[in-house]
Amino acid sequence: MSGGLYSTAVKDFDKTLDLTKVKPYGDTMNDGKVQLSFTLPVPEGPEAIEAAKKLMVSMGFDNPMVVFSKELTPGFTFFNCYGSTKHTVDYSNIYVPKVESTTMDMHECDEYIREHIGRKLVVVGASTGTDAHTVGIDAIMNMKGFAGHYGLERYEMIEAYNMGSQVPNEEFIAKGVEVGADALIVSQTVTQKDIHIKNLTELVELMEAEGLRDKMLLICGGARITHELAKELGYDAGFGMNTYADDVASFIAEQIAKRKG
Ligand code: B12
Repeated sequence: MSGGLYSTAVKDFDKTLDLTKVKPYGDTMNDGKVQLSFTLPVPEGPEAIEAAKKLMVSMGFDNPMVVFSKELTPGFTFFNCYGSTKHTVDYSNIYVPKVESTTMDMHECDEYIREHIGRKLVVVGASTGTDAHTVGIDAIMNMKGFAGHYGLERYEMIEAYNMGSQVPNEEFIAKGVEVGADALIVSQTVTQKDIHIKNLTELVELMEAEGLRDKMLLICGGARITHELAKELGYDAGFGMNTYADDVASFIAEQIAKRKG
């Protein structure tokens, strides 16, 4: 069941909010106002604007308005539009599987590891396969951290190895074995043609084939990764956008402490 404090607060000042029929909020409750942008492969002009409005009506918007349009290159027009959606969503009935753990900050997490595990945890991270994106895995691992959250390299009780990007799954596993990893953490950014599924699945299968799957936690992350997908693929957890080192460090510490106990 969703809702929480925020919705309770909104309900206090607006009695027309119905969480079973939520609409976008523009400047009054239930006005359904949405801003959207798109490009049509047609030349700029009144016909292009009319086409954009008609398209918005077919998408379920009332009062379609084109507030800005510009030719990007001959034959392509970009639009900024407003409209009011007819549709609603039942927010009261939404369930999203999430990683269940208590996020501690770096100092709390170090303390927790000292107290409950009594040794440093070893974590190996990489952006694997053909994926060349490093910013995500660096955000989690780098000493200097990301958005005010220090990365795993800064933790006193974590020995962190960041292998960078385009790391073949075999090398990733070999490094994990070499350093006695408690957890392998994978970043996947590119999801075109489901390459992330192929890549993440290969990693699990290789680990299973080598009898290593139960010996290390396997965690993945990235903007288009969900915990639900991660579990389906055989991972212990998956972290999406707006997650930080604190989230994954806390999860690893709690899981290893549980296994120990
Ligand atoms: C920077 C960038 C690049 C740079 C990468 C530089 C580098 N060293 O990383 C360069 C220019 C090289 C690049 C290349 C490509 N890119 Co690019 N790139 C981006 C861009 C602009 C930003 C990504 C980024 O750095 N985000 C910031 C980080 C901090 O966010 P994040 O990765 O989501 O990480 C956070 C969470 O997801 C999470 N997280 C991430 N990983 C992990 C791991 C774990 C274990 C955990 C716990 C958490 C976690 O924690 C992080 C902090 O909160 C995005 C568009 C965008 N605005 O997002 C496109 C984007 C990701 N790129 C894209 C594409 C397609 C490519 C190319 C394939 C383009 C091409 N045709 O050549 C190539 C990739 C080639 C390859 N072999 O991989 C697409 C992906 C589309 C898709 N669905 O697959 C995007 C979305 C652009 C787009 N809209 O089309 N790219």
